[in-house]
Amino acid sequence: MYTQLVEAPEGGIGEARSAEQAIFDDKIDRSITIEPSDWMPDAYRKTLLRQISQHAHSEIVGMLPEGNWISRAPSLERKLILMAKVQDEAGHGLYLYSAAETLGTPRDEMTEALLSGRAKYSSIFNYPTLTWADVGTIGWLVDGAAIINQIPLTRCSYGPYARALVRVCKEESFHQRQGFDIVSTLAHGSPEQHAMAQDALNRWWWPSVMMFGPPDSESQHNETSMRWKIKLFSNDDLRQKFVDQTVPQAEALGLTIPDPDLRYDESTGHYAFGTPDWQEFYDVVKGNGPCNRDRLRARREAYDDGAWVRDAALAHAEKRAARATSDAA
Ligand code: FAQ
Repeated sequence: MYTQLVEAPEGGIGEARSAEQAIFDDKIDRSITIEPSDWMPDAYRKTLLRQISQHAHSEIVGMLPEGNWISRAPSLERKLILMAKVQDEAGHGLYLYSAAETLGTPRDEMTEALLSGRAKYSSIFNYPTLTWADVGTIGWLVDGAAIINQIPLTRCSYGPYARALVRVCKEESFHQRQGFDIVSTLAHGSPEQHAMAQDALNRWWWPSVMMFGPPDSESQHNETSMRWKIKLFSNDDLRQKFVDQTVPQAEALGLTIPDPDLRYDESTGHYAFGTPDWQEFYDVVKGNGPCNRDRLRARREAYDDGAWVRDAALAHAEKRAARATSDAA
């Protein structure tokens, strides 16, 4: 029914447009996914691209803080697990770049936007990993936050993004468990190890709370993205879910969340918590966090060092295409 309406619109361009818009709106209302070949408003396409490319870049830049510890993981087993996790993040980046490409933007263009500093990636990856406990804490808190954000996105309105996130979320669950296991080992270890776990929690708590984006009162995209089901919950709702889920985990570990205002509110059934330092968040997003420059430098070097691989792959593909053409002739 949908195809027929779009392909054989009655009347002029204006009417055809509004028929397409009506079909699009109806699909959104009825939670029928929008697919790459479907008509979509330009603003929807742009908003999706902005979010998916930001997400893809986050997965790729997000390999750096933990990758920093692969050679220093405390045992062969921990090293293997960490290597697998970091490789998973690379895979997530690739599924997401592919999902973004279905909207008409080539990966090279997205990479160029990242390397030139025009495209964003998650603020959380601009903090340093100073100790092994930081690696565990990233898995526990950062992957934990990512799961809370991304499980609802498996039901978002754009098919390729929603489907990519099904696998991403399964892998993030494993990442969260491995992080919790590292922190648990340290928290239940020697007093020095416990202190190391507490120190990592002290440094990563607030940046993790800020990962969900600015407060709803300052979010530019909450309203439209939620209307289009590109986001299913607001930043503050997801943040609350994260705090509610994580506080009991910290208690089980015998660690203290660094927030003097944190308390369980019987009347709401939620934890009330303090206000993050939003000035710090905006500074980091603008490029002035502790590691922003290092992160972009590392990505630029990786891109330049990988030029020969891209050239070789392209030459190989061209040669195969030429051979196929001559075989067919
Ligand atoms: N960092 O109006 P809103 C992971 C920007 S993946 C930097 O609320 P929106 C896996 C935002 O882009 C983590 N910038 O925006 C992993 C916008 O600027 P723009 C990434 C941020 O898009 C684990 C402006 O502020 N996950 O962790 C941030 O509706 C371990 C206004 O904000 C995703 O990307 C931030 N934290 O909501 C990997 C999930 N927050 O674009 C390795 C998908 C906001 O107009 C190791 N994304 N901004 O220039 C989303 O759900 C949304 O994009 C939000 C932001 C919730 C992040």
